[in-house]
Formats: sequence, structure tokens, C-alpha cells
Amino acid sequence: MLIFHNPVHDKHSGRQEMFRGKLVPCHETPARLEYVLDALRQRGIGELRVPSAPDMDLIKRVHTPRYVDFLASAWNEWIALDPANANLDVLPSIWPVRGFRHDVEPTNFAARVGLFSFDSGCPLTAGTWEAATAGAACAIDAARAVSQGQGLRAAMALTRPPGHHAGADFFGGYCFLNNAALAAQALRDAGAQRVAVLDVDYHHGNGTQSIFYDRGDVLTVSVHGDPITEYPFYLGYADERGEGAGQGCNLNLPLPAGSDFAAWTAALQQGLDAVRAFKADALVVALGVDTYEGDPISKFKLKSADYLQVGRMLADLGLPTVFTMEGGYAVADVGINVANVLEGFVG
Ligand code: Q9C
Ligand code: ZN
Repeated sequence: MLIFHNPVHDKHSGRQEMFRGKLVPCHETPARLEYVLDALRQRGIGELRVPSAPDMDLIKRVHTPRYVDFLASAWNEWIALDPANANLDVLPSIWPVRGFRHDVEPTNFAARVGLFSFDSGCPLTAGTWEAATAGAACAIDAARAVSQGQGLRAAMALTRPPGHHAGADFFGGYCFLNNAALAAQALRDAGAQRVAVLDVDYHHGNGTQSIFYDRGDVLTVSVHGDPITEYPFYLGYADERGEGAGQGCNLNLPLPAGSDFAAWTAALQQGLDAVRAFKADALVVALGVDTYEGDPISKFKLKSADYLQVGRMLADLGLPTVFTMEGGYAVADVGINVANVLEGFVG
């Protein structure tokens, strides 16, 4: 397994996120990735690689050009407002809900931040663009590596910030560029006719779902906490099955908060059956380990040893596979849990 790791992930380091009327320390921290790297090195899992330059053309096909341009210039616009802003992160404060215009891009900076985001828990920092584009490059390189017909079974984009909440033109949920969607599109471009994205993060992969919702060539499946009580609340229900050419090509498997591994495994099995029925040529696994019992912001009950079986179940599909790193906030255990998935997969 090749592991494309983001060497500049730590340039994205948010100070605070909004929670219940207060600014609190960010859950999505650089240490998360360092624990994974340590665990992989210790156990000799995978070969580490650094990514090539990001393919901006591909990034601008999965995301809208105006959103990508916004992300690229946001930090400079922020500090141009006031040099003292260099010590603060950008957080949105206003959003265009129902009935407002989305076609007009205001010149006001705060208005543009709101146009391109959906929550106030996702600070944009000085190094967000550099880290996110290098992470996108990891995902694209991982997809191309498993597509080269050299029998490479799997590759991972080991990166942060994560990606699965980011849509074609918005950030949120700690995500800016959708690495799983970029990997899926790169697999299509490299010749896979049908690609499945299987999202096992605790939270619904709303960004990935929305990017592929009207497409029949990419199946999106997500197993997650029921959005009636769990973030991101406004998407991820079982009746969302896709539209147009994508009718039947989205599957949501919401589970109640508190679900254990037996219930979770039954849902995953349904997801795997859907991937088989779709006859996918390649697989992207959006790998969040915030399903762990010790996760501070999530409510499933998976134990560290369970992740070995998760890896085995994913490997049983027998597909060329790209893993992208998504959530998981029990920082010191994220490494063990991710390494267990990969060990189960290659084992
Ligand atoms: N105080 C991912 O796992 N905030 N994103 C929850 C916590 C949003 C999670 C509130 C959670 C986003 C990639
Ligand atoms: Zn998550």
C-alpha cells in the first residue's frame, strides 16, 4: 500500500471553533495526523510518499472555479482588511439561507465567506489553502497510483484538513476540498467506468453526496449517525437516493447515536452489497474513525480491535481502493484505529 502523506498538513491549524455560544479549541488538530504516521511507521504498514503538485484543472472540475479562487485568496483578503487579523482565524458570521441570491458574489469579504460555507466550526487559517491543496494532491496521486495497472491494490491519502463535508462550492465540518470526490473523479479520468465512494466517518458525507448526486457513474454510500440528531443535520437521510442520471446511485445508512459494532457492521454490509450490485471498478473509502467509542464529539461504540475487521470487510470487495483520511478526534487513538483498518485490509 502506498501512503501519500501531506507534508504541509500542519500549515492548517485552526485556533477555535464556535460551540454553544463560545469559541472553544478546535478538535481537528495537526497532532491527529502525526499519531497516524507514528502508528504506520511503528508497524511497518505501507510505503510513505509525498505528493506531486496539485492538479488545479481537476480541482476546478470537482469544485467550482469561483469557490477555488475564493479559497486561494481568502487569507490575503482577510489580512488586507486589518493587519491585526493575522492573529485571528476567519470564521463565517452570515449565510444566504432560503430566498437569498447565490448567483451574485458580493465584494464584501464576510459576505463571500458566508456564501462559500455552511457552519461556524471550520476556521480558515493562514495555511489552509497550502495544506488543503497538498492534501488534494495526495488524493489525486493515490487514485492515479492504483490506476496504473501495476497491480497496486490500495493507496491512501493521509492528510488533513479532511474533505467529505466540502461541496462543489462550500466549506464546513473542518473540510475545504473534497479529497474523496477528487480521488473518485481521478479514478474515472484514469479509466474506471464506475466508481463507488463508501464513507464510514461518523458524520454523513454531505459534500461527496451533493457533488455526485445527479451522476450515474459514481455511487455514493454513507454509514453515519442519524442526521435527525447528529451533524450535519440537513442531509444524510435514507430517502435521498440520487436524481436524474444519478437516480438510485446514492445510499444513506443512518444509525441511531449509541449504535454498537454489531449494528454498524450490519449497515456496512448493506453498503458493501450496494457497491457489489453497482459493479464498481474502483473504490474510495472516506475513512473517518470518529465511530470510535472514545471519540469526544461522536456517539458510536466501535472498539480499536473492531477496525481490523472493518479493513477485512473492505478488502473482501476485491477492488482497487483509495483511502482518504476524514474524521477521528480521540487524538491519541486515531493512529491505532487507522492502522488497524489498513492492517486488516492488507492482512
Ligand atoms: N462541538 C469530520 O468528522 N462540529 N467533521 C460538531 C462539536 C462539526 C466533523 C460540534 C463536526 C464536523 C470530518
Ligand atoms: Zn466525522
